[in-house]
Amino acid sequence: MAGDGSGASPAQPIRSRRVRTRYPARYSAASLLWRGKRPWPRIWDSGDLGSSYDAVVIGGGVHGLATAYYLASNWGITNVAVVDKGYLGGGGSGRNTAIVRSNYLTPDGVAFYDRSVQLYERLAVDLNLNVMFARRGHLTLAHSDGALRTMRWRAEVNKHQGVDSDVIGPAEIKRLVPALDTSDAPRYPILGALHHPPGGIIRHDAVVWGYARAAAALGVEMHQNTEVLDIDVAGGGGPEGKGPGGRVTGVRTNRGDISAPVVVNCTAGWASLVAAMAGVRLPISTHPLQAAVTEPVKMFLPAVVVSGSLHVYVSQTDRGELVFGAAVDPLATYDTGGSLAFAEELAGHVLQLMPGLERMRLLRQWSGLCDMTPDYSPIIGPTPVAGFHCDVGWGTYGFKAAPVAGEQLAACIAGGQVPELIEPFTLSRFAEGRLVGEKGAAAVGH
Ligand code: PYC
Repeated sequence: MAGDGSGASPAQPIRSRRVRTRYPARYSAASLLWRGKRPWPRIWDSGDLGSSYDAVVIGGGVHGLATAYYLASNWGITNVAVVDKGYLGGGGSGRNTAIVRSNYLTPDGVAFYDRSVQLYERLAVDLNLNVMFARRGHLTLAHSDGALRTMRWRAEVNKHQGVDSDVIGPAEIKRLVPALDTSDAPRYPILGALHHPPGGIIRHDAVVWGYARAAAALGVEMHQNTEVLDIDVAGGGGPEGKGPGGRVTGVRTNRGDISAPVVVNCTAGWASLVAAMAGVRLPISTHPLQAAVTEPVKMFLPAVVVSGSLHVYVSQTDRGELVFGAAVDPLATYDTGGSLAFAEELAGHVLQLMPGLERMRLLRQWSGLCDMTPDYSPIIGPTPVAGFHCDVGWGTYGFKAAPVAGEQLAACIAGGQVPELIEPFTLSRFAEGRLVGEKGAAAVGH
Protein backbone atom coordinates (compact mmCIF):
# COMPACT_ATOMS: atom_id res chain seq x y z
CA MET A 1 0.00 0.00 0.00
CA ALA A 2 3.03 2.25 0.09
CA GLY A 3 2.88 4.93 -2.52
CA ASP A 4 -0.86 4.82 -2.96
CA GLY A 5 -1.14 8.36 -1.74
CA SER A 6 -3.56 7.44 1.02
CA GLY A 7 -1.18 8.49 3.76
CA ALA A 8 -1.42 5.06 5.39
CA SER A 9 1.72 3.36 6.55
CA PRO A 10 2.57 0.36 4.36
CA ALA A 11 0.53 -2.70 5.31
CA GLN A 12 2.30 -5.86 6.27
CA PRO A 13 1.18 -8.85 4.20
CA ILE A 14 -0.68 -11.16 6.58
CA ARG A 15 0.12 -14.46 4.89
CA SER A 16 -0.11 -15.85 1.43
CA ARG A 17 -1.08 -19.45 0.99
CA ARG A 18 -3.48 -21.00 -1.46
CA VAL A 19 -5.87 -23.51 0.08
CA ARG A 20 -7.83 -26.35 -1.44
CA THR A 21 -11.53 -25.88 -0.84
CA ARG A 22 -13.79 -28.75 0.19
CA TYR A 23 -17.38 -27.61 -0.02
CA PRO A 24 -20.47 -29.29 1.33
CA ALA A 25 -22.21 -31.42 -1.29
CA ARG A 26 -24.87 -30.03 -3.57
CA TYR A 27 -28.46 -30.88 -2.74
CA SER A 28 -30.17 -33.09 -5.31
CA ALA A 29 -33.63 -34.63 -5.68
CA ALA A 30 -32.16 -37.96 -4.49
CA SER A 31 -30.66 -36.37 -1.39
CA LEU A 32 -34.05 -34.79 -0.63
CA LEU A 33 -35.73 -38.22 -0.64
CA TRP A 34 -32.92 -39.80 1.34
CA ARG A 35 -32.97 -37.02 3.92
CA GLY A 36 -36.54 -37.91 4.90
CA LYS A 37 -37.64 -36.12 8.04
CA ARG A 38 -34.21 -35.23 9.36
CA PRO A 39 -33.66 -31.47 9.74
CA TRP A 40 -31.52 -29.66 7.20
CA PRO A 41 -27.98 -29.04 8.38
CA ARG A 42 -27.18 -25.36 8.80
CA ILE A 43 -25.07 -24.10 5.90
CA TRP A 44 -22.94 -22.17 8.38
CA ASP A 45 -22.75 -22.25 12.15
CA SER A 46 -20.31 -19.85 13.68
CA GLY A 47 -20.70 -20.41 17.41
CA ASP A 48 -19.66 -17.73 19.88
CA LEU A 49 -18.11 -14.43 18.87
CA GLY A 50 -14.36 -14.55 19.51
CA SER A 51 -12.29 -11.79 21.09
CA SER A 52 -9.64 -11.61 18.39
CA TYR A 53 -9.34 -12.34 14.66
CA ASP A 54 -6.81 -11.69 11.89
CA ALA A 55 -9.51 -9.65 10.14
CA VAL A 56 -13.00 -8.39 10.90
CA VAL A 57 -15.28 -7.66 7.96
CA ILE A 58 -18.13 -5.28 8.76
CA GLY A 59 -21.17 -6.06 6.62
CA GLY A 60 -22.52 -9.52 5.76
CA GLY A 61 -23.70 -8.60 2.30
CA VAL A 62 -22.31 -9.95 -0.92
CA HIS A 63 -19.23 -7.67 -0.75
CA GLY A 64 -18.31 -8.62 2.81
CA LEU A 65 -18.87 -12.31 2.17
CA ALA A 66 -16.93 -12.26 -1.10
CA THR A 67 -14.01 -10.49 0.60
CA ALA A 68 -13.99 -13.05 3.41
CA TYR A 69 -14.28 -15.93 0.95
CA TYR A 70 -11.35 -14.76 -1.22
CA LEU A 71 -9.21 -14.00 1.87
CA ALA A 72 -9.74 -17.62 2.87
CA SER A 73 -9.67 -19.37 -0.50
CA ASN A 74 -6.97 -17.37 -2.29
CA TRP A 75 -4.74 -16.41 0.62
CA GLY A 76 -5.33 -18.92 3.41
CA ILE A 77 -6.51 -16.20 5.81
CA THR A 78 -9.31 -18.02 7.56
CA ASN A 79 -9.29 -16.49 11.05
CA VAL A 80 -11.87 -13.97 9.88
CA ALA A 81 -15.19 -12.81 11.33
CA VAL A 82 -17.91 -11.25 9.19
CA VAL A 83 -20.23 -9.24 11.43
CA ASP A 84 -23.58 -7.82 10.42
CA LYS A 85 -26.06 -5.83 12.47
CA GLY A 86 -28.92 -7.68 10.74
CA TYR A 87 -28.89 -10.89 8.73
CA LEU A 88 -26.66 -12.00 5.85
CA GLY A 89 -27.77 -10.41 2.58
CA GLY A 90 -30.42 -8.28 4.29
CA GLY A 91 -29.18 -4.95 2.92
CA GLY A 92 -28.42 -3.96 -0.65
CA SER A 93 -27.63 -7.59 -1.56
CA GLY A 94 -31.27 -8.51 -1.12
CA ARG A 95 -32.66 -5.29 -2.61
CA ASN A 96 -31.06 -4.96 -6.00
CA THR A 97 -32.10 -5.99 -9.50
CA ALA A 98 -29.23 -8.47 -9.95
CA ILE A 99 -27.96 -7.16 -13.29
CA VAL A 100 -24.46 -8.18 -14.37
CA ARG A 101 -22.59 -6.25 -17.09
CA SER A 102 -19.28 -4.57 -17.91
CA ASN A 103 -20.24 -2.00 -20.59
CA TYR A 104 -18.85 0.97 -18.66
CA LEU A 105 -17.51 4.26 -19.93
CA THR A 106 -13.93 4.50 -18.64
CA PRO A 107 -11.16 2.01 -19.44
CA ASP A 108 -10.62 1.53 -15.69
CA GLY A 109 -14.31 0.81 -15.14
CA VAL A 110 -14.59 -1.58 -18.08
CA ALA A 111 -11.53 -3.63 -17.02
CA PHE A 112 -12.75 -3.81 -13.44
CA TYR A 113 -16.36 -4.86 -14.14
CA ASP A 114 -15.23 -7.23 -16.89
CA ARG A 115 -13.25 -9.20 -14.31
CA SER A 116 -16.46 -9.40 -12.26
CA VAL A 117 -18.43 -10.78 -15.22
CA GLN A 118 -15.71 -13.41 -15.69
CA LEU A 119 -15.88 -14.41 -12.02
CA TYR A 120 -19.69 -14.51 -12.10
CA GLU A 121 -19.62 -16.76 -15.16
CA ARG A 122 -17.73 -19.45 -13.23
CA LEU A 123 -19.11 -18.74 -9.76
CA ALA A 124 -21.47 -21.73 -9.71
CA VAL A 125 -18.48 -24.03 -10.19
CA ASP A 126 -16.24 -22.13 -7.77
CA LEU A 127 -18.87 -22.15 -5.00
CA ASN A 128 -20.50 -25.48 -5.95
CA LEU A 129 -23.92 -23.83 -5.87
CA ASN A 130 -26.22 -22.94 -8.74
CA VAL A 131 -26.23 -19.14 -8.70
CA MET A 132 -28.46 -19.11 -11.82
CA PHE A 133 -26.34 -16.80 -13.94
CA ALA A 134 -28.27 -16.14 -17.15
CA ARG A 135 -26.25 -14.49 -19.92
CA ARG A 136 -29.19 -12.78 -21.56
CA GLY A 137 -27.50 -9.86 -23.31
CA HIS A 138 -27.99 -6.25 -22.26
CA LEU A 139 -29.50 -3.43 -24.32
CA THR A 140 -29.15 0.25 -23.37
CA LEU A 141 -31.60 2.14 -25.54
CA ALA A 142 -30.86 5.56 -27.02
CA HIS A 143 -33.76 7.96 -27.63
CA SER A 144 -31.72 10.97 -28.74
CA ASP A 145 -28.66 11.81 -30.81
CA GLY A 146 -26.80 12.71 -27.62
CA ALA A 147 -27.54 9.31 -26.07
CA LEU A 148 -26.53 7.57 -29.28
CA ARG A 149 -23.21 9.38 -29.19
CA THR A 150 -22.57 8.16 -25.63
CA MET A 151 -23.44 4.59 -26.70
CA ARG A 152 -20.90 4.81 -29.54
CA TRP A 153 -18.31 6.13 -27.11
CA ARG A 154 -18.97 3.31 -24.67
CA ALA A 155 -18.89 0.72 -27.47
CA GLU A 156 -15.47 1.93 -28.63
CA VAL A 157 -14.00 1.96 -25.09
CA ASN A 158 -15.49 -1.51 -24.48
CA LYS A 159 -14.06 -2.96 -27.68
CA HIS A 160 -10.68 -1.48 -26.88
CA GLN A 161 -10.75 -3.44 -23.62
CA GLY A 162 -11.82 -6.65 -25.38
CA VAL A 163 -15.41 -6.38 -24.10
CA ASP A 164 -18.18 -7.34 -26.51
CA SER A 165 -20.39 -4.24 -27.07
CA ASP A 166 -21.71 -2.59 -30.20
CA VAL A 167 -24.29 -0.05 -31.29
CA ILE A 168 -27.25 -1.54 -33.15
CA GLY A 169 -30.24 0.02 -34.91
CA PRO A 170 -34.00 -0.31 -34.39
CA ALA A 171 -34.43 -3.26 -36.77
CA GLU A 172 -31.86 -5.36 -34.89
CA ILE A 173 -33.34 -4.24 -31.55
CA LYS A 174 -36.79 -5.41 -32.70
CA ARG A 175 -35.33 -8.74 -33.79
CA LEU A 176 -33.74 -9.24 -30.36
CA VAL A 177 -36.70 -8.00 -28.27
CA PRO A 178 -39.94 -8.11 -30.28
CA ALA A 179 -41.97 -6.66 -27.39
CA LEU A 180 -40.26 -3.26 -27.72
CA ASP A 181 -42.06 -0.56 -29.68
CA THR A 182 -39.42 0.49 -32.21
CA SER A 183 -41.86 2.51 -34.34
CA ASP A 184 -41.90 6.31 -34.66
CA ALA A 185 -45.07 6.49 -32.57
CA PRO A 186 -43.70 6.85 -29.00
CA ARG A 187 -42.91 10.26 -27.58
CA TYR A 188 -39.28 9.13 -27.29
CA PRO A 189 -38.67 6.80 -30.27
CA ILE A 190 -35.86 4.25 -30.00
CA LEU A 191 -33.01 5.40 -32.27
CA GLY A 192 -30.51 2.68 -31.41
CA ALA A 193 -28.96 0.78 -28.52
CA LEU A 194 -25.70 -0.28 -26.98
CA HIS A 195 -25.84 -4.08 -27.26
CA HIS A 196 -23.68 -5.95 -24.74
CA PRO A 197 -24.07 -9.73 -25.21
CA PRO A 198 -22.13 -10.78 -22.04
CA GLY A 199 -24.59 -8.95 -19.75
CA GLY A 200 -27.28 -10.80 -17.86
CA ILE A 201 -28.91 -11.51 -14.54
CA ILE A 202 -28.18 -13.72 -11.58
CA ARG A 203 -30.01 -15.04 -8.51
CA HIS A 204 -28.88 -12.63 -5.80
CA ASP A 205 -29.77 -14.77 -2.77
CA ALA A 206 -27.91 -17.72 -4.23
CA VAL A 207 -24.78 -15.61 -4.63
CA VAL A 208 -24.99 -14.49 -0.99
CA TRP A 209 -25.60 -18.02 0.31
CA GLY A 210 -22.96 -19.46 -1.99
CA TYR A 211 -20.26 -17.12 -0.71
CA ALA A 212 -21.38 -17.59 2.91
CA ARG A 213 -21.40 -21.37 2.65
CA ALA A 214 -18.05 -21.55 0.89
CA ALA A 215 -16.41 -19.10 3.31
CA ALA A 216 -17.79 -21.02 6.30
CA ALA A 217 -16.47 -24.28 4.89
CA LEU A 218 -13.01 -22.68 4.94
CA GLY A 219 -13.33 -21.59 8.58
CA VAL A 220 -14.62 -18.02 8.25
CA GLU A 221 -17.12 -17.09 10.99
CA MET A 222 -20.34 -15.24 10.23
CA HIS A 223 -21.96 -13.38 13.14
CA GLN A 224 -25.42 -11.97 12.49
CA ASN A 225 -27.21 -9.50 14.78
CA THR A 226 -23.76 -8.21 15.69
CA GLU A 227 -23.65 -4.46 15.35
CA VAL A 228 -20.39 -2.53 15.27
CA LEU A 229 -20.74 0.37 17.70
CA ASP A 230 -17.23 1.77 17.41
CA ILE A 231 -13.85 1.16 15.80
CA ASP A 232 -10.65 1.32 17.84
CA VAL A 233 -7.75 3.23 16.35
CA ALA A 234 -4.40 4.04 17.99
CA GLY A 235 -2.03 6.85 17.15
CA GLY A 236 -4.25 8.87 14.82
CA GLY A 237 -4.09 12.63 14.52
CA GLY A 238 -7.78 13.29 15.20
CA PRO A 239 -9.96 13.31 18.32
CA GLU A 240 -9.53 10.20 20.51
CA GLY A 241 -6.38 9.29 18.55
CA LYS A 242 -8.44 8.29 15.50
CA GLY A 243 -8.12 9.31 11.88
CA PRO A 244 -5.18 9.75 9.49
CA GLY A 245 -1.87 8.40 10.67
CA GLY A 246 -3.48 5.95 13.09
CA ARG A 247 -3.66 2.17 13.02
CA VAL A 248 -6.83 0.15 13.56
CA THR A 249 -6.79 -2.20 16.54
CA GLY A 250 -10.28 -3.65 16.64
CA VAL A 251 -14.03 -3.06 16.85
CA ARG A 252 -16.59 -2.77 19.63
CA THR A 253 -19.87 -4.56 19.05
CA ASN A 254 -23.13 -5.04 20.89
CA ARG A 255 -21.86 -8.58 21.67
CA GLY A 256 -18.40 -7.67 22.90
CA ASP A 257 -15.09 -6.17 21.82
CA ILE A 258 -12.88 -7.75 19.17
CA SER A 259 -9.22 -7.01 18.56
CA ALA A 260 -8.03 -7.23 14.96
CA PRO A 261 -5.16 -5.70 12.95
CA VAL A 262 -7.39 -5.51 9.87
CA VAL A 263 -10.94 -4.14 9.74
CA VAL A 264 -12.81 -3.96 6.45
CA ASN A 265 -15.81 -1.69 5.91
CA CYS A 266 -18.08 -3.54 3.45
CA THR A 267 -21.29 -1.78 4.37
CA ALA A 268 -23.80 -0.08 2.12
CA GLY A 269 -26.09 2.67 3.32
CA TRP A 270 -24.06 3.15 6.50
CA ALA A 271 -20.61 3.22 4.90
CA SER A 272 -19.83 6.82 5.76
CA LEU A 273 -21.04 6.42 9.36
CA VAL A 274 -18.93 3.29 9.86
CA ALA A 275 -15.86 4.99 8.34
CA ALA A 276 -16.39 7.97 10.65
CA MET A 277 -16.01 5.59 13.63
CA ALA A 278 -12.37 5.19 12.55
CA GLY A 279 -11.99 8.92 11.93
CA VAL A 280 -12.12 8.53 8.14
CA ARG A 281 -14.31 10.88 6.08
CA LEU A 282 -15.90 9.50 2.92
CA PRO A 283 -17.44 11.67 0.16
CA ILE A 284 -20.72 9.77 0.06
CA SER A 285 -24.38 10.75 0.12
CA THR A 286 -26.99 8.06 0.57
CA HIS A 287 -30.14 7.83 -1.56
CA PRO A 288 -32.83 5.17 -1.77
CA LEU A 289 -33.49 3.38 -5.04
CA GLN A 290 -36.88 1.82 -5.61
CA ALA A 291 -37.59 -1.34 -7.57
CA ALA A 292 -40.63 -3.49 -8.31
CA VAL A 293 -41.64 -6.92 -9.56
CA THR A 294 -44.69 -8.14 -11.51
CA GLU A 295 -46.66 -11.34 -11.48
CA PRO A 296 -44.93 -14.15 -13.40
CA VAL A 297 -45.76 -14.59 -17.09
CA LYS A 298 -44.49 -16.80 -19.89
CA MET A 299 -40.96 -15.91 -20.97
CA PHE A 300 -41.02 -13.13 -23.58
CA LEU A 301 -38.15 -10.78 -22.66
CA PRO A 302 -34.90 -12.39 -23.78
CA ALA A 303 -32.56 -9.50 -22.80
CA VAL A 304 -32.03 -6.93 -20.05
CA VAL A 305 -33.46 -3.66 -21.39
CA VAL A 306 -32.41 -0.25 -20.09
CA SER A 307 -33.66 3.20 -21.03
CA GLY A 308 -31.67 6.03 -19.49
CA SER A 309 -34.00 8.71 -20.83
CA LEU A 310 -37.08 6.97 -19.43
CA HIS A 311 -35.28 6.09 -16.16
CA VAL A 312 -36.16 2.42 -16.26
CA TYR A 313 -34.48 -0.98 -16.58
CA VAL A 314 -36.24 -4.32 -16.84
CA SER A 315 -35.38 -7.99 -17.00
CA GLN A 316 -37.41 -11.19 -16.74
CA THR A 317 -36.43 -13.74 -14.11
CA ASP A 318 -36.36 -17.48 -14.70
CA ARG A 319 -39.65 -17.60 -12.77
CA GLY A 320 -41.20 -15.24 -15.33
CA GLU A 321 -41.56 -12.07 -13.22
CA LEU A 322 -40.48 -8.74 -14.67
CA VAL A 323 -38.06 -6.94 -12.36
CA PHE A 324 -37.97 -3.15 -12.78
CA GLY A 325 -35.69 -0.52 -11.38
CA ALA A 326 -35.43 3.22 -11.82
CA ALA A 327 -33.30 6.20 -10.85
CA VAL A 328 -32.38 6.85 -7.22
CA ASP A 329 -34.81 9.02 -5.30
CA PRO A 330 -33.65 12.65 -5.48
CA LEU A 331 -33.35 13.31 -1.75
CA ALA A 332 -30.59 11.91 0.47
CA THR A 333 -32.33 9.82 3.16
CA TYR A 334 -32.21 6.46 4.93
CA ASP A 335 -35.96 5.98 4.42
CA THR A 336 -36.60 2.76 2.49
CA GLY A 337 -40.36 3.09 2.17
CA GLY A 338 -41.87 2.68 -1.30
CA SER A 339 -43.96 5.37 -2.97
CA LEU A 340 -47.01 5.37 -5.24
CA ALA A 341 -45.36 8.13 -7.29
CA PHE A 342 -42.55 5.72 -8.16
CA ALA A 343 -44.95 2.95 -9.25
CA GLU A 344 -47.03 5.35 -11.37
CA GLU A 345 -44.03 6.90 -13.08
CA LEU A 346 -42.44 3.51 -13.66
CA ALA A 347 -45.63 2.12 -15.24
CA GLY A 348 -45.95 5.13 -17.55
CA HIS A 349 -42.37 4.80 -18.75
CA VAL A 350 -42.49 1.03 -19.19
CA LEU A 351 -45.65 1.32 -21.30
CA GLN A 352 -43.91 3.74 -23.63
CA LEU A 353 -41.32 1.05 -24.27
CA MET A 354 -43.59 -1.99 -24.29
CA PRO A 355 -47.29 -1.06 -24.67
CA GLY A 356 -48.20 -4.77 -24.65
CA LEU A 357 -47.58 -4.89 -20.87
CA GLU A 358 -50.69 -2.80 -20.19
CA ARG A 359 -52.51 -5.56 -18.30
CA MET A 360 -49.62 -6.85 -16.20
CA ARG A 361 -49.86 -6.40 -12.45
CA LEU A 362 -47.14 -5.20 -10.13
CA LEU A 363 -46.90 -7.53 -7.15
CA ARG A 364 -44.35 -5.87 -4.89
CA GLN A 365 -42.02 -2.93 -4.65
CA TRP A 366 -39.05 -2.30 -2.38
CA SER A 367 -36.08 -0.03 -2.05
CA GLY A 368 -32.44 -0.22 -1.10
CA LEU A 369 -29.86 2.35 -0.09
CA CYS A 370 -27.26 3.57 -2.57
CA ASP A 371 -24.08 5.26 -1.39
CA MET A 372 -23.37 7.75 -4.16
CA THR A 373 -19.85 9.13 -4.68
CA PRO A 374 -19.09 12.29 -6.70
CA ASP A 375 -17.82 10.30 -9.73
CA TYR A 376 -20.19 7.32 -9.51
CA SER A 377 -17.25 4.99 -8.88
CA PRO A 378 -16.62 2.99 -5.71
CA ILE A 379 -14.05 3.53 -2.96
CA ILE A 380 -11.94 0.40 -2.50
CA GLY A 381 -8.68 -0.30 -0.74
CA PRO A 382 -6.66 1.27 2.07
CA THR A 383 -7.54 4.41 3.96
CA PRO A 384 -5.39 6.89 5.90
CA VAL A 385 -5.88 4.62 8.93
CA ALA A 386 -3.53 1.66 8.52
CA GLY A 387 -5.31 -1.68 8.54
CA PHE A 388 -8.71 -0.07 7.93
CA HIS A 389 -9.93 -0.86 4.42
CA CYS A 390 -13.03 0.13 2.53
CA ASP A 391 -15.18 -1.54 -0.11
CA VAL A 392 -17.96 1.04 -0.28
CA GLY A 393 -19.59 3.81 -2.30
CA TRP A 394 -21.10 1.49 -4.87
CA GLY A 395 -24.00 3.73 -5.79
CA THR A 396 -26.16 1.62 -8.10
CA TYR A 397 -23.33 -0.70 -9.24
CA GLY A 398 -22.72 -2.80 -6.15
CA PHE A 399 -24.11 -6.24 -6.80
CA LYS A 400 -22.43 -6.70 -10.17
CA ALA A 401 -19.03 -5.82 -8.70
CA ALA A 402 -18.95 -8.06 -5.63
CA PRO A 403 -16.74 -10.87 -6.98
CA VAL A 404 -14.01 -8.61 -8.35
CA ALA A 405 -14.14 -6.25 -5.37
CA GLY A 406 -13.84 -9.18 -2.94
CA GLU A 407 -11.09 -10.84 -4.93
CA GLN A 408 -9.00 -7.69 -5.37
CA LEU A 409 -9.50 -6.35 -1.85
CA ALA A 410 -8.45 -9.71 -0.43
CA ALA A 411 -5.29 -9.50 -2.55
CA CYS A 412 -4.71 -5.94 -1.30
CA ILE A 413 -5.07 -6.93 2.35
CA ALA A 414 -3.04 -10.11 2.12
CA GLY A 415 -0.34 -8.90 -0.24
CA GLY A 416 0.11 -5.38 1.13
CA GLN A 417 -0.03 -3.81 -2.36
CA VAL A 418 -2.94 -2.14 -4.10
CA PRO A 419 -3.72 -4.34 -7.14
CA GLU A 420 -3.86 -2.66 -10.53
CA LEU A 421 -7.59 -3.27 -10.98
CA ILE A 422 -8.56 -1.30 -7.87
CA GLU A 423 -5.78 1.29 -7.96
CA PRO A 424 -8.00 3.82 -9.81
CA PHE A 425 -10.68 3.51 -7.11
CA THR A 426 -8.75 4.25 -3.91
CA LEU A 427 -10.00 6.97 -1.55
CA SER A 428 -6.96 9.11 -2.26
CA ARG A 429 -8.25 9.87 -5.80
CA PHE A 430 -10.53 12.60 -4.42
CA ALA A 431 -7.60 14.47 -2.88
CA GLU A 432 -5.45 13.87 -5.94
CA GLY A 433 -8.11 14.95 -8.43
CA ARG A 434 -8.14 11.73 -10.48
CA LEU A 435 -11.84 10.95 -10.58
CA VAL A 436 -13.18 8.00 -12.57
CA GLY A 437 -16.37 9.45 -14.06
CA GLU A 438 -18.88 6.64 -14.55
CA LYS A 439 -22.10 8.66 -14.44
CA GLY A 440 -22.47 8.20 -18.19
CA ALA A 441 -22.55 4.41 -17.72
CA ALA A 442 -25.35 4.47 -15.16
CA ALA A 443 -28.27 2.34 -16.23
CA VAL A 444 -30.49 5.41 -15.92
CA GLY A 445 -30.07 9.14 -15.35
CA HIS A 446 -29.64 9.83 -11.63
O1 PYC B 1 -26.10 -0.14 -13.60
O2 PYC B 1 -26.87 -2.03 -14.39
C1 PYC B 1 -26.90 -1.06 -13.61
C2 PYC B 1 -27.97 -1.05 -12.60
C3 PYC B 1 -28.98 -1.91 -12.48
C4 PYC B 1 -29.69 -1.52 -11.39
C5 PYC B 1 -29.12 -0.42 -10.88
N1 PYC B 1 -28.06 -0.14 -11.64
